[in-house]
Amino acid sequence: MHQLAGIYDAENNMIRIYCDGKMVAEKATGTTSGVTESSYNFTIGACPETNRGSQADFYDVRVYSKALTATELASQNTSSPAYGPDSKYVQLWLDFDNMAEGTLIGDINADGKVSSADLVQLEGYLLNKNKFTLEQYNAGDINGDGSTDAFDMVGLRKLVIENS
Ligand SMILES: [Ca+2]
Ligand SMILES: [Ca+2]
Repeated sequence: MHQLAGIYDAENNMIRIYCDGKMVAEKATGTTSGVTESSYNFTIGACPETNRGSQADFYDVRVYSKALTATELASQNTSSPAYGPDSKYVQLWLDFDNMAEGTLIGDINADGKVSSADLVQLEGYLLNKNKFTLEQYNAGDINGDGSTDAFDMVGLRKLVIENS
């Protein structure tokens, strides 16, 4: 198991890659205007642009709003991290070990596939026409930001197209 981290240090305009606490690459952004953004949702383990997927198993995925120092990063890989899930610096904290077995993101009606039937379910939920169980709510949180809302409708449409 490895801890892999990409850190964007906006104060010093640097991007650094760490593996298991050691910096393995460092590069200046060459600009003071920040990094550019893509039109894709945040994705781990796959590339929406090339459709390439990863063969790796992911145990934890975390996103911080702060450029962690090497010491802080090392601490995050321990059982008592400097910044826990409730920290103001934590934007995303996913622990795949603690997720319900078999939860297929986007499979709201739990029929084992992501299809337009799930879109109908999510649409109905957003229009207050139906209520979700906790499992359905979690399956509907496509972008994994902890809430199931209109933003996930966009992601689910993409998933349905990819799976059709
Ligand atoms: Ca389904
Ligand atoms: Ca969401």
